[in-house]
Amino acid sequence: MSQLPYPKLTAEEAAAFIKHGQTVGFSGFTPAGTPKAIPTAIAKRAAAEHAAGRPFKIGVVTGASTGPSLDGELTKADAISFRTPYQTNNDLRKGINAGKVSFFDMHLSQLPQNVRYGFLGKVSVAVIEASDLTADGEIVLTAGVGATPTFAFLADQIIIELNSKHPKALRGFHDIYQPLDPPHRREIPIYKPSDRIGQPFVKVDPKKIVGYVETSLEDEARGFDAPDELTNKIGENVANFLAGEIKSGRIPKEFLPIQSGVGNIANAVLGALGTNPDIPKFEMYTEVIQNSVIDLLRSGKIKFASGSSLTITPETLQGIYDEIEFFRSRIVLRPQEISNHPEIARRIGIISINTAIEVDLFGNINSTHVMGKQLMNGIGGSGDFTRNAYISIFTCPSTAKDGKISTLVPFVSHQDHNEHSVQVVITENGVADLRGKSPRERANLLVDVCAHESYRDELRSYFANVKDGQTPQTLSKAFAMHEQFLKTGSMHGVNWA
Ligand code: 0RQ
Repeated sequence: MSQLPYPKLTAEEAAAFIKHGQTVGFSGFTPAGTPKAIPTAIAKRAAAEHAAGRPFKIGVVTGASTGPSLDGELTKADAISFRTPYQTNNDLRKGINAGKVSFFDMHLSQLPQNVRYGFLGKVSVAVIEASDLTADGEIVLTAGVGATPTFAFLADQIIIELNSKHPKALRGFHDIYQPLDPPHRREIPIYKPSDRIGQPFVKVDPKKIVGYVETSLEDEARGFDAPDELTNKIGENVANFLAGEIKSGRIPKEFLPIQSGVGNIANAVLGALGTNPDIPKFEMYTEVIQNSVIDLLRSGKIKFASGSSLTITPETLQGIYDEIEFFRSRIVLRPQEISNHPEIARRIGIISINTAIEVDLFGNINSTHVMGKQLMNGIGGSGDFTRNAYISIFTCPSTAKDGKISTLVPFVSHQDHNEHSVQVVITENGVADLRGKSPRERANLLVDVCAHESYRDELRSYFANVKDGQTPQTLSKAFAMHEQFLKTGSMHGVNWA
């Protein structure tokens, strides 16, 4: 380390490179691989500047979400002028929903290319967490890749957070590849999840590296709630549906790569795929590799996992590092534009499984907004996969908030995925296979099979008497259940007359 030709900096010295009004690209994807010491120091600097009566705000562009040291601290210091492409932090969410932070919610596969195309303005500085760094500008990343290659490529200045929690032996886990931009782009030559097409490091001009900060801070990925009866039932329904598809020959008998979203439900679904004897051993081509995947890699049920991050608890991550040679041949970490690339999802035939906040009677999905207004997290990669999947599945419990909200609604209050992309909806009550069905057939199936029984009659009241039209909508009543909830605290009791 002592031979590195770059200045060794404190986090405060590193933060001093960032100027008010700049856009900064941070490494990582979710809290995995995200720098922690420098963003916190930038937040302190912002607070000091504000106290001195000077403005200090930066544009914050990352791979996906981050943890409390970045989104949390910068929001609390009122240091974010705009933020994209995804978030899960409570402080930031509050700032966005209060109208204080400008947030642009976008498909994660598109972030790197949109930055390269100049659609989001200039990224001046890249702050990158690394497990290793060489004198000739090789940066070995840590637990997440995200859009780091693009930020490193475009930024004038690069600051490294060299984190000793991540071993140098991580070299070899990453597959760094950046496509050319149109009109020069060629096919991306990935034909199966384990294919490698790039380099094990991000290579930059060493002259751009203005210094490095040494840390040993843990990743800030959170755990999930343990599966319960309801999430287990959803998981079982997904596993049984897929087993049935294999049996019928609609999915090839060798099975297809799985993409799975994040969250409590996704975690339970993966657990159910792992224990179902009718689901063969499988591979994952996904964006976030989460705790349950690591257990299934160990048991052999998952043969290989390709993703953009290891979004797992620090203990699980340490477990991987303790058995690093076992995992070396079973995991690859890619830039998000490759892990989420529509071309590859369509080519290799992924089965996408994501979670909805609400689903409407025709199969449109809201993944992002509560009551059409309050942002939860963001669309993330769910759209990248859903639109291009071999089979696209959405899961959710049939109700939220102790039954006061039906997740099946007449019409979604915000739309992220539309009826043309959504093929199967699964709740704890059953599986609605929407493939090849008209809007009326979809509505009947979703109510009969997926809705909570206490909402079935109400939902039928919405469309049963609409005789004309391809899609049985009544515009004046489309949000009647949402309005009822806002008025009374429950979606029950709508006057449909
Ligand atoms: O609220 O936190 O107050 O308890 O939403 O819901 O049921 O715990 O489900 O953790 O799986 O998250 C869609 C948010 C689901 C997530 C979403 C409330 C519910 C609870 C969380 P509490 P659950 P999960 C890959 C793919 C979009 C991004 C994506 C998500 C909280 O899966 O962000 O797919 N998806 N990325 O009570 C009011 C409703 C509600 C509701 C749920 N209809 N009304 N509240 N909730 N439905 C990952 C990446 O892209 C990086």
